Amino acid sequence: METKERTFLMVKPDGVQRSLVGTVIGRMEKKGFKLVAMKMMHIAHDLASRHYEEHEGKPFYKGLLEFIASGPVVAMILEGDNVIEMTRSLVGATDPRKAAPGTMRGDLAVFTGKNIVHASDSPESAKREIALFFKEDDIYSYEQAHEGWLYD
Ligand code: IDP
Ligand code: MG
Repeated sequence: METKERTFLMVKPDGVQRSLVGTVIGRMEKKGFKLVAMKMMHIAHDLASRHYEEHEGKPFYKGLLEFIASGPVVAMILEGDNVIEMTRSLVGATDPRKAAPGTMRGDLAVFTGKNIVHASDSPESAKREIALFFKEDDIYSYEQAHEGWLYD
């Protein structure tokens, strides 16, 4: 039986500029995950620093905040069994040079600072990031006809 785990996934400004929004969403949909919330937005500096607070003090922190606020992003929530861990594996390693072929970063990016997507790395981050970006009212609960073909 499916568990309703949720993760936070975001197409970063480089992914939006490079017209990769549809590709990212398509890969998640094709895998079998359910889109339950989505919005395009321009991240303000305050939200950027809260989202990336774990990286405060690192050499790339300032540039990372500037980059994530440099253009619109597409933020979303996906639902499914084991979705947090499986999304990380579909996204691939942080450094696209090390990301395996077949992963989003392995196939679509070449540089760590422009690695097209963000995905929550644990149940704690998923919960925190979902709450940072979405209100409960923005999240939809619905059945898809093919669910019986994804899970026992
Ligand atoms: P993740 O996105 O795979 O979870 P994190 O280590 O959480 O990777 O880093 C967050 C983001 O910060 C990365 O996706 C990348 O955009 C950026 N970043 C991480 N390490 C570096 C670095 O060494 N140089 C430049 N940017 C970095
Ligand atoms: Mg991270």
